[in-house]
Amino acid sequence: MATRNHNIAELRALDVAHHLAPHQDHGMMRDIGGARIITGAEGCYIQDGEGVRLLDGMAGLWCVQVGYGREELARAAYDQMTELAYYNAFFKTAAPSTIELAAKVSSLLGEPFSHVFFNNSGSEAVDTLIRIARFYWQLKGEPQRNTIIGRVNGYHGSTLGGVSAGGMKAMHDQGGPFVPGFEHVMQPYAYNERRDDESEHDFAARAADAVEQRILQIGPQNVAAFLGEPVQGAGGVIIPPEGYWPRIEAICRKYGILLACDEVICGFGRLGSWFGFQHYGVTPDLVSMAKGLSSGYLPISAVGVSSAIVETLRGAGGDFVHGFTYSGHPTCAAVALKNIEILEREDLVNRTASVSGPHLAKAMRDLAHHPLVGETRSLGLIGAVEIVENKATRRRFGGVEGKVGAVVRDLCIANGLMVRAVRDSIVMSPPLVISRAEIDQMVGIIRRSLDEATPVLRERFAEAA
Ligand code: PXG
Repeated sequence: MATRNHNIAELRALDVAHHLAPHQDHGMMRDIGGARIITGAEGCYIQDGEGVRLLDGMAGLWCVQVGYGREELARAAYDQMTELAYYNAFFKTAAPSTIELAAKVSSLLGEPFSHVFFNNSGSEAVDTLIRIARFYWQLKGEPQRNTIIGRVNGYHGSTLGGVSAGGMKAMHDQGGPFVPGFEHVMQPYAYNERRDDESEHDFAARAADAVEQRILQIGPQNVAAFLGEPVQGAGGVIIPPEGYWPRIEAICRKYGILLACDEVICGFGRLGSWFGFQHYGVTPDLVSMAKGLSSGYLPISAVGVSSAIVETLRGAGGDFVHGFTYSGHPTCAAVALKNIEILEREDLVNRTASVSGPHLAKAMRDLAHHPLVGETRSLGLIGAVEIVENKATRRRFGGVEGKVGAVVRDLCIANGLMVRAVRDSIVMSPPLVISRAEIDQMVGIIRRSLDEATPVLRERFAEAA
């Protein structure tokens, strides 16, 4: 991993002086003297300015599907930039790579998706999706159909539309008022919310029926769409129970409501299928995607739009007055195309379904025996470890959720693994190129970190009790 020489101390000082990091406690960043400087990455490993290597259990931020250091992707960007770095798609113009990517993504989505709309980020994709859904109903002569139902702890981004659609309380508490017309129903979080006397099947039905109940409360004639991540990512890797998604789909169809899947994390192989909705066997009308579309090498996102919606837009005539300077950016599109070519050539989606996903699942099942682990769950290459004080009663440390994930995460990082904490869980989403040995290393570090955390947490929370 060759990296240039950097003055790390100076960079950290400049970071404190000038950089406000996203989703961060800015006072804390000042107090700790600035960020850890990440200077290079190769395969599944990142390296910091002190030369420390970390296995990247998060694939950056759930996005680097093909791993780091792919020269092919750099070359695709270079070739496109020297030929046509940028042009827009507003003036009845478009670049070859933009069109080729639209065709490629449409074919991966399959029927009924005929078209895609490009944006730069996942948040923008969600905003585009919201505007298309609401505009569609305006064109259908039902402008009052504008409510969008999302879920508690859903994450749909940081733009005003994304925050409004998302169900993150901490985000709703800051910088409002937000966009009206959003409702949130329970998440299908079996570990926390399934009753002891409830079967998996009954829990799936209860969680899905919460959508129907809300539709009836609001009035079906007022609901534009249901929007959900196939597996909630930032909300804690919430893998829904079997039957949940087909039941949601049936409810949407029953009331003529659009079904929208936010595939920003699940898309491009994460669950072992190209898209999460394909894994769950449902067919949405709108799909947002980002992250794995370019493996994070350049920012680009897209919304897949069903042919029925496209025909409504076309039939109505007139402009859909929405879009971004960089919608369909030729260089980002060229890199995304090359990224998809790599995913196909290396068969990374099938490998996730049949080799690495099952390997992770087995390692996670073994980890579930650990005294601090309430549950492990994974699907493809996304997973979570629930940390509890008492396995049998599911009691959390200190009696409330949210106190210990960061403790175990920090131990994982100290032990050489980058992972994320969500409340009292450790979540992971490694590059799809991760080897079986690296999966063992990842889960081994989590186990060791849980071992190290055990006396610390037992003592800390015994004193508090
Ligand atoms: N939808 C989903 C499902 C996401 O996971 C977005 C939309 C927004 O994408 P952009 O590109 O605008 O960030 C996301 C992003 C975390 C974390 O802490 C997760 C995301 C972003 C930042 C932090 O897990 N997901």
